[in-house]
Amino acid sequence: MEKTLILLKPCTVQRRLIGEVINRIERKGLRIVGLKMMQLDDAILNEHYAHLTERPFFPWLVSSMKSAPVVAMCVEGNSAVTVVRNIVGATNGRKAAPGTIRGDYSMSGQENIIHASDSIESAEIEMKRFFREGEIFEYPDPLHDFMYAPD
Ligand code: IDP
Repeated sequence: MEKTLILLKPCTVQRRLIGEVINRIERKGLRIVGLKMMQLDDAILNEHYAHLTERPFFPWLVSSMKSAPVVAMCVEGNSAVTVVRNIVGATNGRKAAPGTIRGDYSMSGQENIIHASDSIESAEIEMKRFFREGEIFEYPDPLHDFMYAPD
């Protein structure tokens, strides 16, 4: 089982789409093992988007991500990192395929609904960035065999 980090961005909170996006993630079969609302600040955003500091849109990105709370989630499943990135879709909402979360809910390269870790390594780092020990839960999964028959 793999875990990955998801942020529902301020645009999603403002547009009252939290439930709709979470519904898609759960419907796929991923399990929520951590969930909370957070107000992000410069310190955490400079760290989280360190790979983008030189890009012209960086100041706007930080300001947008601070404009309202986000919903931080940790979800679990087989190949969770890849599965979540696939259902999230391409970065730019106008280019993301229909049927993906960004493809269905975003018209923007910037206000694109959701962040999801892009590798197992970044998922580990990002889960520690947004969740403290004790905020990610382990609990039995009685549906495991229904969700995961052998390939
Ligand atoms: P990702 O969110 O698909 O992993 P990243 O390249 O890590 O993409 O970019 C982080 C966030 O920065 C994007 O989700 C988007 O909000 C914003 N962003 C990325 N590229 C652009 C761009 O070219 N113009 C405006 N905003 C961008």
